[in-house]
Amino acid sequence: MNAAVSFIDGKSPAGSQLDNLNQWVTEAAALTQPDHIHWCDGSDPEYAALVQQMQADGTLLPLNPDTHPDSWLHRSSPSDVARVEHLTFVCTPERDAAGPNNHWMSPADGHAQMDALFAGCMRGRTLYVVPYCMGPIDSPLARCGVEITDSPYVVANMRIMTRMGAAALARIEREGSFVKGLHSIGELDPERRFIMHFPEELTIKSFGSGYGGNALLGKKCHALRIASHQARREGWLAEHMLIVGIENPQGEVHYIAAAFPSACGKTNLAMLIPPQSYREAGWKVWTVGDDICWMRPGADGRLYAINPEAGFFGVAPGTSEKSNPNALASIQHGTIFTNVAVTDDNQPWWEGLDKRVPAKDWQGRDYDPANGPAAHPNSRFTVSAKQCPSYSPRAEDPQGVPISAIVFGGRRASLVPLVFEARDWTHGVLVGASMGSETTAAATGAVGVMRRDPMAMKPFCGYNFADYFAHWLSFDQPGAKLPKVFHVNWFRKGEDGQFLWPGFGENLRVLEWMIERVQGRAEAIEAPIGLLPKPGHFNLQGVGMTAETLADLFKVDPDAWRDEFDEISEYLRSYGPAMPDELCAEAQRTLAALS
Ligand code: OXD
Ligand code: MN
Repeated sequence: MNAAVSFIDGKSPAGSQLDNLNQWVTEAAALTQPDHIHWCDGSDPEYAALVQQMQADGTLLPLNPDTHPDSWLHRSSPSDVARVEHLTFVCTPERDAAGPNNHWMSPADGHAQMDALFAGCMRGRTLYVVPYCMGPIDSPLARCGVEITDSPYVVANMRIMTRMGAAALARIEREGSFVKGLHSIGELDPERRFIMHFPEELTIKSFGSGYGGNALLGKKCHALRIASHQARREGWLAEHMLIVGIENPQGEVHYIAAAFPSACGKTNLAMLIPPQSYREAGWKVWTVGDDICWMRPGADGRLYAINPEAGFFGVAPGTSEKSNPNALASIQHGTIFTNVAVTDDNQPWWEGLDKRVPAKDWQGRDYDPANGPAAHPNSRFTVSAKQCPSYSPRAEDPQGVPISAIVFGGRRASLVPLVFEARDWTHGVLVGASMGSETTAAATGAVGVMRRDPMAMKPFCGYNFADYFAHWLSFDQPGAKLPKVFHVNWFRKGEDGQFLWPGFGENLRVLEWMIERVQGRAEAIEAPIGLLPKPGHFNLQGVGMTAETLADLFKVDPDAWRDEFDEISEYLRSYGPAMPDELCAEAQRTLAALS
């Protein structure tokens, strides 16, 4: 190995509790053969140097410094624009442990396949060692990892998305344990691309992609797939959920955790701006997180949650002054944009932003509508959460925030009403387990196809869904003060193909009903699928909705729901005997109530 090594503060971390880490870095370097090794300290000068280097080699293009200071555009390889679920594996000794919800390979085969790809792949490149902490650095709920990567773009994104650098390394040194993530962009060849997880070894290997969910290993790979595994062992939950605080005019803040599949509006809901009448009455919304939520029971029996991330990796298209003014305000400076279009004065642009016509599309071609959308439908912004005007001061609370309600939601054009409440925890777990949604551009593959996406974790649960549902059910213990569980659907359409519900800020009305239910103030009526708002107990003042639209929005069609529950029961049964009987019985109860 011929590697020039630079250490944090010029000191070698060797000879300390970091032996494990040093040994792994040495092994990775021996395998990948980099020209240089750089241990990241997470400092401003380091970030500035990385940016300068990427600007020099064209990885980052400067955006208009007057309108978007310190902001950059990255154009990825056109075949590397989304998560690749078909190339993502969970490698456990037993196939059943990964479950039918994951692609599986034995750990020995997985390592052999990956190590063959990694052999010599960093020749001529720098190997970056990126220590990071998922969650507030002093939180008992937080967990650390180290990503080894040859992509400066990944390092820059990890610095925004996690607590990266010296403080994380110090925590790793104290704790001695961390998740190991080895990443190389390889040749960005889709034929030589795999993302593999070894949960028993707390290890990730990712090759051949620079795209966020495949390459920023703290995010989906660590904070969901590996963490879900750790959470099951240790009695907590690692979920694909936003966390938002809703402050009512009395000054009480209720925190809600909500699971939606990728690109279904989690960032918008997390940063919601209340309708004017609510603002005037004193309602406020506090953003804790927009994508991932780690929760565990506190001493008082409630679930406490942290956002393990420190930034937002948001979907750009559709983000506008109307849909998400807080996101727009957050990304006016200090932002990395990936695969957006640009205007003729070099401002970032995407479909749904405004009426301007872009000059260059996401591939840098002169914009021509014949080539499709100007911005890639999965184009993204990476920005520090601290830049969000609604960022909650409680997001940095090491103890996390107490969760009052859990919300599940999918993109369903028909069938599913705007909101309903689960009867109890077991029913709530069934509501999450039976979530369905239309696919989006966040993953490669067809868009708009209905698929089961339990708890929005289909692409992210690192173990068998049957065991995962059993884990969820196990939280119903004596003394537990569990959140109420709800299901929402912002996307129901009328016969004319138009959305029935205005969405965006108006979604606060739905959250208000949930909070009032938690407080025992609003009433509900029982339907076979759950509890619906009682007319008069759901604030529609000022929405201007006709009685007919309202009826369509909340309609429960028993015939269609029977079909849905036949399908859900079959889906649950497809997991075999490991599926908890309790859940199948709950589905049968709903089916019986529909008959
Ligand atoms: C994401 C995703 O990037 O879910 O958050 O794909
Ligand atoms: Mn996500």
